[in-house]
Amino acid sequence: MKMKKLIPSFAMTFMLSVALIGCSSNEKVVSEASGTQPVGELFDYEIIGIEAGSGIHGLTEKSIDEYELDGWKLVEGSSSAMLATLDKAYKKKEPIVVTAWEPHWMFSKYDLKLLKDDKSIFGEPEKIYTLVRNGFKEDQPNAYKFFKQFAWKSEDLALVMQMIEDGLEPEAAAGKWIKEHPDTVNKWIEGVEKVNGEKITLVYNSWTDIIASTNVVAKALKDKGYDVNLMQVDAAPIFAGLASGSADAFVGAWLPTAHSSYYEKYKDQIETVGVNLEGTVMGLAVPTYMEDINSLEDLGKKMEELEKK
Ligand code: PBE
Repeated sequence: MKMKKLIPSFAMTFMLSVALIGCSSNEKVVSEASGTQPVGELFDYEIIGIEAGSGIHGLTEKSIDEYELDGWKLVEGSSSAMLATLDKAYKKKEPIVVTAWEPHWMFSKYDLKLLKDDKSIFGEPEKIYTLVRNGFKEDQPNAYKFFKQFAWKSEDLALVMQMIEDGLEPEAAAGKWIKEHPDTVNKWIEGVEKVNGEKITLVYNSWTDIIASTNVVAKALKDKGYDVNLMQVDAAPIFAGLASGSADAFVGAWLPTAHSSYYEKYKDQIETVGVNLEGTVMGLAVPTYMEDINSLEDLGKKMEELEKK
């Protein structure tokens, strides 16, 4: 039955990992499979994260606490480093846990599953909001109109992300997507006048989805004659920049969960223009070849406890 199937698959994954780890210099990981072995050892107790300050990091830290994942740590780096680590592990079928979210091509490129989060630490599906600095509406009503009208679907964003992943420069990917989706873009620019070099500063960071959306917005505004400055910074300065007025707009605020701490801090000094995308997903994910690991709780168990399921 189910249990029968679980044991060999898990044992194989485990032994494979032991064999692979055995080849490397990492000797602190167990040398033989055992039922009392903590699941964490399989993964070297590491959750592969992205940029410091990302919303998903705060939530990962919280889930380590709430699910009592003793000894586990979140490895900070960058989205691209996380994806490179995932790619390497995936090719060798090694155990790996990553921070993951959709829209993202990682779910189409790899067979991944989000770990069940019974305590709902990562929240329900979120919406992505467009924010502008206070006063932007009065200063630049024409551009404000564009931001008010900017909205698209998860599939649209995923397409742009995929083009970038396939090697196009973000600006070129944005241009190509815009050319291929005139109906959507026409809704954004309806009633938006052409201008002559008015300046707009878009603030963003190195998250794959936000690079894509920001470049699309920048290109659409440039086509309307705007002189668009892209300012890439970390999460905290994005919100601080809008609050202080040094940046005009941000199209990648994940709410109500991922960016809530920044948003709550600055919301009075920022104008929330509206939702530009609905239905995101976030959490921790493992490749589906990790058949026996299905929930955040599983990460804190011993292997024999998984087998009992
Ligand atoms: N993300 C994608 C971001 C928001 C956009 C989920 C990686 C984060 O702050 O976690």
